[in-house]
Amino acid sequence: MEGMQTLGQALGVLVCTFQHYCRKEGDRSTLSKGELRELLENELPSLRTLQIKDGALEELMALLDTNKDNQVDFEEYIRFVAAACTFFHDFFRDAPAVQPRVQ
Ligand SMILES: [Ca+2]
Repeated sequence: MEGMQTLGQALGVLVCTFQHYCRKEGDRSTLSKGELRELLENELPSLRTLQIKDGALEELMALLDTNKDNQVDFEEYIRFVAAACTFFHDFFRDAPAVQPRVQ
């Protein structure tokens, strides 16, 4: 898998990304809606090209927040990551298994 990051590095990024954003305001172990917005905007900028409509963040938040405490905890975040991985897996099923190089 030359040119790809290791799975361990990817796991580290998943954990560190959550920890970076969850500590910005309020409860330091969960993502508020504002923190979720910031995470998505900064870490998944390609979502912006999909022109997220008003209310889409609220819908996503409601979907992710399965225990209905208005926060996205680590388990809820990981379920979102798993769903995103499944989407990418299906989307790129027939593409060559080469990760684009990120500078
Ligand atoms: Ca929650």
